[in-house]
Parts: sequence; C-alpha cells; structure tokens
Amino acid sequence: MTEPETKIVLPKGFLIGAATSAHQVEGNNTNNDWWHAEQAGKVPKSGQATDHYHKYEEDFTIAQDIGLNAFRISIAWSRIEPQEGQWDNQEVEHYRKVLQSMKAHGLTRMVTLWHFAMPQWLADKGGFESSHAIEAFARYAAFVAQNLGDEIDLWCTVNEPELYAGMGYNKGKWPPFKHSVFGTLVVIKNIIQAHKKAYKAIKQVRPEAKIGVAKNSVYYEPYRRNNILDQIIVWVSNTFGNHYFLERIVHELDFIGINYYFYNLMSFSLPDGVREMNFNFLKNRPEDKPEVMRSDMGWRTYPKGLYHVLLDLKKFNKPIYITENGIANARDDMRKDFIREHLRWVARAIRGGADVRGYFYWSLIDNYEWADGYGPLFGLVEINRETLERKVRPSAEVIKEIEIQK
Ligand code: IFM
Repeated sequence: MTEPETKIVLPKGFLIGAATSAHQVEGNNTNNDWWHAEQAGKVPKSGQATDHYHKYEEDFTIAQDIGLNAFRISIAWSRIEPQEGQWDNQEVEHYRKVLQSMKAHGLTRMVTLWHFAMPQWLADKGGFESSHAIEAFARYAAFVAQNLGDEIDLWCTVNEPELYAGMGYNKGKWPPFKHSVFGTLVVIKNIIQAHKKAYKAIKQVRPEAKIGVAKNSVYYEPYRRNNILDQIIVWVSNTFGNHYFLERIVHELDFIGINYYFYNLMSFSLPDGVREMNFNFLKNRPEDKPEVMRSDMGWRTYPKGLYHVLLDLKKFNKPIYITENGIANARDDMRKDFIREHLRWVARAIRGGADVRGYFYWSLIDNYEWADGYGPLFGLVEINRETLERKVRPSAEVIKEIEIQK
C-alpha cells in the first residue's frame, strides 16, 4: 500500500490535528434530542461516552504527546443554552477551561458550534425544519463569540449539513427519524440561512474570526468511465452533493472545511418503474482499485479521491482544512497507511495549487458513533469501555513521521 517515496512534507504552519464532537466524547449530554432518542431505545445509549468532559486534560496531553498541533472539538449547544434564551455560565466556564487547556498543550483550537445533537427545546420546536432555528442558531453563535470567542482560533458553524438532513429527515435513522424528501430540502435550506446569519453574528463581535463549515465531501467517479450517462450522474452528484451548499454560503466563508470519507463509483440505471430514479452507488465491485481500503464499517476509502476533491475546491479560492478523515479499524492494521496515504495526496494537492492549511484525523479516541453505538473504532487512542482507561494505538506513531516545514 505505502508508496516507495518516504517523507511527507507539509508547508510551514500546517495543522495536524484530531477531531471530536461533544455528544460523542463528553458523556452525559442529557439535554438534547440524541439523549432522548437513546432513552427511548431508538438508538444505542451514549451514557458516559469517553468522559472527555472530565478527562479533557488527559486527552489533550495525549494529543500533544503523539505529535498533534491542533484539535477540533464541538461545543454542546444544549449545555450552553439549556432552555431557550437561558445561558449557563458554569458551562461557559467549563468550555473556557477546555479551550485554555488546548492552548496550554500547544493545540490550535478549532471549534464547531453545532455537531448533530440539538438542544431538546429546539427539537421540540421543530429543529431546522422550522425557520425559528435560524434565529436561535445565530443568537447562540453571537453568545459564544461574546463569551468564548477570545479562546477560539478557527470556527466551524455546522458539521456535515446534508448528511445530518439526510439521516434525520430522509432515511429516518437519526433524530427526528423522518422520511421526507421535502423536509430534507427544507432543513438544508434553513441550515444554509443559519450559517449565514451565524457568520454575520460572530463577525459583528469578532471581525477577525476565521469561520468555515465542516462539509461532507465525496469523490465521485463514473463506474463506466466513457459512459455519458454515468458521467452525467457524476456531474449531478458533484453539483448537489459537493458544491451546492458551498456555493450558497461562499460570501460568508473564510475557509472551507471538508470531511472526507467516501469515494463512490456512480452508474446510471433506468428509472425503477415509475417510482423513482435509481442512482446506484455500486459497491464491492471486483473492479475496485487496489488502493481502496475497506474499513470495519465496509466504507471504501480512496486516498487519491481526496486529492481530486481538493483540486476541485480550488475554484472557490479559499483556504481549505480537512476537518475530518478517519477509518474504523479495530485491528489498527490499516490506520497508519490510511493516514500516510491521505496526507501524501494532500501534499500533492498543495503542490497542485490547493491552499490546504490543515488535516484533522477522526478521531483522537474511540467514541460514540451515533446509530452504530460503540461498535466502530476510529481512534488513534483506544478506550477500555469498563474503566475508560486510554491506550495509544501503535498507528498514532505515524503523526511524528510527518514533517512540517520550519
Ligand atoms: O463520527 C462521525 C462524525 O460525527 C461526523 N463525521 C463522520 C464521523 C464518522 O462516521
């Protein structure tokens, strides 16, 4: 798998970090829609997660020790604003300590304001299906800017908006478990507005803030390279899957964050009766490229796809961060190559003119993988689920192989 060329060299100032999100690592986030769905038995229970809420110092020490110079967390909106318009100053102080600890450990701080789990009061009011959420999100963003903004280096407003909308409103696998194409589109439209308003609200308080999104991005390829219909499907997928959201917010965006996990071979198939157009995501093809790695979740990852995605984003003329990229790999036998190969293609994309400023591996530590519970293990650090003891995996050594120019 590893190519003969050895050293991966990235430009001065490049960030190498790991990413987490509040609900997945903190534990006992009881005041949001996920927790409620968990108690109702609709998804696995998160419980104390990794207890990062109390063990953050230990986690940032590990992050520093393994060679990371950046870290991405999310703030639990439901902790900061437990009821609409009521702010919890103790939680603000908690996050201040968390952010100061990150800095003390030499970690550049990227903060996501909202990563999937939504305050219960807002879920009760219809979440992002209602335009009320747009105002609520902007107000929350302004509050964070006023109260914690001096401790935040890079901001992500939202995480993987279309994935969130698809899983919760179309596939019905995540709260609020709906099946509505129309609802999905409304949610995406409202999140676009929420990002724009939040961007302006943060800038009013902190004009110097660097604000982006963490956008799910997929590399699409035609299954039959010379087939015009497959090429059209790739174009449609790119336009709506990768570009649409970014194009809508391009004037309210200081950088693009991309979460890269997937590579899809697309082929056109005839309409399935009169019911629907059937876009086939062809998997498990014998024609799989030799470089494709399969994670424990069956996801196919293709490092070179990241290169194509990065070059494609050049047209936006913005700095780019890879805000997530990771593999579920319990045996830890693919993770090193996974990271190496992705970073090798990042370095090539930079040489090809893409303004990539950082890479955040998902995740520092094994955590709550939403509807998949504690099954998939993404961490550079494994956790004993009984004792919550942390143990660095051998693959984490790869971080120190990477050279960042002085
Ligand atoms: O765990 C998730 C994260 O919350 C969002 N991006 C993908 C990760 C792995 O599935």
